[in-house]
Amino acid sequence: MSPFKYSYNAIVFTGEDFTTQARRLSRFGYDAIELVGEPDWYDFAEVRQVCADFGIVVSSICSMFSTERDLSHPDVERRRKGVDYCREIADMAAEVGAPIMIAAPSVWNKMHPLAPLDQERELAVENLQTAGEYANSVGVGIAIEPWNRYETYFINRLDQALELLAELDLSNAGVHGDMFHMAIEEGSIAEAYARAGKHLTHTHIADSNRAAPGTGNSDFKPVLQTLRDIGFDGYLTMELLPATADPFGWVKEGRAEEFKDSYAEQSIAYLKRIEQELS
Ligand code: LER
Ligand code: MN
Repeated sequence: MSPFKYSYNAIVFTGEDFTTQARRLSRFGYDAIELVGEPDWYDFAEVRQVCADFGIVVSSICSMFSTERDLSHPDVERRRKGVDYCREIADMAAEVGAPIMIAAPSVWNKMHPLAPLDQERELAVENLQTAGEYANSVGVGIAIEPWNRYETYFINRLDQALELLAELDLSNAGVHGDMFHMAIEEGSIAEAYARAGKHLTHTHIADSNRAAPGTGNSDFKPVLQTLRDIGFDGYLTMELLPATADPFGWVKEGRAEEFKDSYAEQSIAYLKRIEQELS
């Protein structure tokens, strides 16, 4: 029996009906799907029904923060929208039975602080705390995700996320390691996961080129060995995106065809082969 549960981030399926998405993942042996944090894109009753029909669950919600909804923005209105957005995503997670929502203390592509860094950090802690308490009240965990230096000035490595986590007073919060960002920022992906230990509640799996595992230069064996050794019981969630500085734009334009059937099938098959080599 596999020591892992597998999920796939649905952003690259944008534009497809939900049944097509769920059928694909079920066919290739996935346990779950990670939904995009855009509640308007989904009919929650349909998600529950279709997932049940295909024998998969929703692992997680990948929140999409923007300049309009930023937990650490010096402008009070944008911070409020950031917190409101987190509440909405927590409700979405609860509706579809997802145990985890991803939380980012800053927004994608914000390359400089807009206020002194200490101040933004305090705001991030305060608002992650508020968002996390709400998520807890609806039975959802929050996972803090670092992004690489070309996507944020703020939290780039897991040790920084762990420091932030230590400032929160939440039993439902953990850290989330995305292998694409880690391949750029961590000395060793496996060692960074090992240091996170029991605080690691979610993962995004990708090769160094953000394509299917096995197509880049990350070494998956020590990574899977570590995840198994630390008793990671969350989902190995493929988050694969096109090789461009504007991956979300490319996805919207339909330039991610190989990320549907081809990479979904290849990714899980590759990792299941590595599983056989673990001690
Ligand atoms: C999201 O999970 C992520 O990894 C980022 O690159 C920003 O979307
Ligand atoms: Mn990610």
